[in-house]
Amino acid sequence: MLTDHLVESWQVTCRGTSVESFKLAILNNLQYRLAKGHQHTTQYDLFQSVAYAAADHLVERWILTQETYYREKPKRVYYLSMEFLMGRTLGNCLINLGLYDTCKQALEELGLDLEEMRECEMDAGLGNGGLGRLAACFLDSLATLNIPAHGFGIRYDYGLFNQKIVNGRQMETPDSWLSLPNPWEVARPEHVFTVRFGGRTEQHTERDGATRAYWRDADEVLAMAYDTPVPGYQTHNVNTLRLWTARSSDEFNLDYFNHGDYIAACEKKVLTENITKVLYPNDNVSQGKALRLKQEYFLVSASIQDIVQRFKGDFGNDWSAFPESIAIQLNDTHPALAIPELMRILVDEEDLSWEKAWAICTNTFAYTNHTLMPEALEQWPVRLMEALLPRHMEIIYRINHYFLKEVARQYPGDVERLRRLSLIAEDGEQRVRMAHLAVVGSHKVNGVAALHSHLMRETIFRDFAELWPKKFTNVTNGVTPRRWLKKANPPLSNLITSAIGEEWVKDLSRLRELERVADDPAFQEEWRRVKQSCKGPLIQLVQDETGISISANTLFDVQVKRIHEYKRQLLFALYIIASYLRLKEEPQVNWVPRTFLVAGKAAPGYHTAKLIIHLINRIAETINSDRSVRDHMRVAFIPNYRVSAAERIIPAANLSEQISTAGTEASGTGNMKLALNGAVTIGTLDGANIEIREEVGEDNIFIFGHTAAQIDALRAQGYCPSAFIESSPLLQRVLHLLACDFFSPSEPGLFRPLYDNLVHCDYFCLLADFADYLACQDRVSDAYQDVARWTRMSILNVARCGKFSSDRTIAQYAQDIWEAKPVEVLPEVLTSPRCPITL
Ligand code: HTE
Repeated sequence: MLTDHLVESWQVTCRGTSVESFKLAILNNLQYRLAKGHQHTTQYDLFQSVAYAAADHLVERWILTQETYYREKPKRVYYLSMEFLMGRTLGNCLINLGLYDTCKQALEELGLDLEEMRECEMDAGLGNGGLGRLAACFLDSLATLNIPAHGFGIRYDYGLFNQKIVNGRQMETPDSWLSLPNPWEVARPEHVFTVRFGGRTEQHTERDGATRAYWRDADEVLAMAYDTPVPGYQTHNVNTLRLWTARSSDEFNLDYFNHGDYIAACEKKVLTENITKVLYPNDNVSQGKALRLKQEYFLVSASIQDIVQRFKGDFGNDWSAFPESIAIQLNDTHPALAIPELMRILVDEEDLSWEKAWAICTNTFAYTNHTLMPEALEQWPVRLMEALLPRHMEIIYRINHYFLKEVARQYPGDVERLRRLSLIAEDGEQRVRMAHLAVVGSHKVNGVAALHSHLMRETIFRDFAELWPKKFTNVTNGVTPRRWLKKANPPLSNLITSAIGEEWVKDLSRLRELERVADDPAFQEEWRRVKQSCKGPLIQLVQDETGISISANTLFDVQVKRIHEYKRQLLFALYIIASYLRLKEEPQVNWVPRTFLVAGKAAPGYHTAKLIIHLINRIAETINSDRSVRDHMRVAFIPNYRVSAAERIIPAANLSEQISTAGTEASGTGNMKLALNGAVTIGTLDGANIEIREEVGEDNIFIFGHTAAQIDALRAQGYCPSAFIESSPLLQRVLHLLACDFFSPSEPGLFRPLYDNLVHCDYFCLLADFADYLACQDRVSDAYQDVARWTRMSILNVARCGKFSSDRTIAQYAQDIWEAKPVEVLPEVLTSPRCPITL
């Protein structure tokens, strides 16, 4: 009887896929979940009602997926990352469920607009840039490929700061993304683990003669889980992103309560919960703060305990099954303490021998390196480690001891080599080299693009690669076509689908079929119309955010990414200034009208990066208000670059600026997103640009500048910008404008530090590439004026970008690193309601 009713209500209301059911679900949520009538309904209430309606569709698939994994016991992949830059979820969720149009129509019938609703959603900005967004793209691909995977991260109360531009300067405001309820997460208050900090260690010899280590008198913090479903595209699999939040444990406060000091107890509670308060806002830099180390260990400890608990539930004490049933991927070294943490649990708590435990560890972990920048390589002072994690420090020493013993055996007498390879840096203050720990504790180490993986083996891990050549490999990054084409760019997606069908969404290599129509005039015409139509929403965004009017009938020349000296936004600025000078002097010059668009955040403490933002804003003011050029060029700095802004900017771009100093950008992923949306790249032979050139062909990309090897040579001979300055009168005048306060008349000397750096010892060799960059930009202008040629280039960029799907990337990790296989969740079971209660 009860089952009949359930079936009936399920079909009629809750989770039917008809427009009618969706309407009912939305109204139901509004009234019964949010307790809102018609009068006091806010836009956010409506968004939530829609989001819950969509999320409800995921729940049964989610439960079924987890039950299927539990039953079949396949190898599970755990992706440990301090950052998951998820952005908004509603649009993506509806697309993956195939319910986008249904929902849109349901809302229309209620007199509401889905696009408007989606704009209410806060971005989940739990990441800084490429590394965090890569983790998010990977989750989408893992679910789409039906791989049993779990993301583990931190539920920061505050994600990456919001950027405001005030008088041309960056200001930071907190990102309180959880101030309104988050409809996608499920709190699991019953799912908690204790994480310990501080205290001391003791060794005891047991009755059986073995020595055992004990970690005593530590402070305790609870890690509580929040789960978010991660649906795959057109599959029933729904994986889990589990984010940990810090809660104070009662035991921890007991002392204070016993002494009757209630307030002190509460203060301690607040301090404890600070661990997951805020994301550190640095990209490609390690600040070395104690609280950050606590965050890293907090993530690691909760996640490893969770993994071990689930393993024991599945396999009991059959530890040999551990590496066969579990793969743990370390997203850079931030979670590298997972290695000593698993050793601690296996040896101290589960009584395994050191040798057995070490074999399990090294066969379970794999490590991805994301950067060669020396300032990003984490090194934690031994003193800090000993204070915070005394037992882990002992374990690291022991790992190092056995490791160096093996090295000494292979290279007798080579003391220098031991010093270079050691997990402990001994120059100055003793520090733990986290990258060395990650390499030694993993069976595979990968870079994120071919050049990067090559340089990684030649530079930072040279000695390791000599020791273990087979450990090192490359897996070139990718991006998810669901978010970065289908969702971000519906007009282009629809055009592509109308030409070649929609298989490309799951198999991006199918885009090749577009080559067939790359020269078809009618298709070209459509392509241009669509690319043009994408500019509308961006023009509106720029107007709203900056007050600057820009025209769709210009070349949109776009550089969007974190602001960093190595990414050379300053080189782009110099080019803009040079164009301004040329235009003012020879107005008759055959100039293609351009809109220069820059967006990106600077780390709050990174003064040079902030100064570059300021300069770009001052250049924009000067140029945009100069009547003699403003019809030919405009400049805008778009504030608060984030995933949702990227989704609007990228589809509208014509030209993609990827101009980092060769050898510095490990991969880049914005380069892939832009090419996939039909922007043509102007770039250096750096990171994945090299592979983009390989795919699209030399004729369809603009490459300039010194190669990584040439940059090396320049530096080796003592890079000297003066030769480059002397040979270019235009460059001299550009530099003069910087030095003579042309862009900062009311603040003399403001941009002097940028000038000084450029003309003296600039590590990133901007001026060495200046002349070639300008010449290359001229070739871009020529190509753009040939409408058919440019359109063909744009189409071919999309057609040949299939390699850069994160589906390909994940398939490669699954095969070469994890040995993980898909487990498809079967839909039959979903055709009737599943009642959790046995009737
Ligand atoms: C690379 C970028 C690459 C991306 O990873 C980056 N690495 C970091 N951030 C990135 O965007 C990074 C951040 C903090 C600490 C260490 C590294 O710069 C994904 O595309 O080139 O692999």
